[in-house]
Amino acid sequence: MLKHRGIITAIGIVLTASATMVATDVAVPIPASAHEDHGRFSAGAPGDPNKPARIVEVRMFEGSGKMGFEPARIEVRRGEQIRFVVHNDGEEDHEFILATVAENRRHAEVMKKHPEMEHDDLNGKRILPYGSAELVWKFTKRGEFEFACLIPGHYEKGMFGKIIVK
Ligand SMILES: [Cu+2]
Repeated sequence: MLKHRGIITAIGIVLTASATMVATDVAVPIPASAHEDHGRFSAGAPGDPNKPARIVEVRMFEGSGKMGFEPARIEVRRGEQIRFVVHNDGEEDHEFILATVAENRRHAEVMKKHPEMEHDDLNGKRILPYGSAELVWKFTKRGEFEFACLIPGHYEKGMFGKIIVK
């Protein structure tokens, strides 16, 4: 239920920001942290950068009407800590957002209405063209999770990948 509250909070802030924009005609940055309740994430927990982690490199690509991640499927053990090193090989901004499939879908709907959102969170980063970013994550729950780019249109072109926690 906390997840739902997170989304509702995000929408509330979005609505407030839109109202401000109408009043002042100035774009108001939306704090991406509004998406998540503090300390609670659907795909596990933020990692500890001082503890050992398995490095997993992920590349973001674009080409011939498609976009995606390589690899698009990653397996981890429950309790394992992963240091994702994500490279954007494309010419557009992309995001790497780690969550459940359901949460990413809901979040994508919010971003369709507010494409100016940019993420710099414990579970999600915006990466500039030819840039890279790191994200340390601890997979505390078994199941299937997802990393996705929620910039409008990108998810639909294939920008998502699966994480299987065994
Ligand atoms: Cu993208």
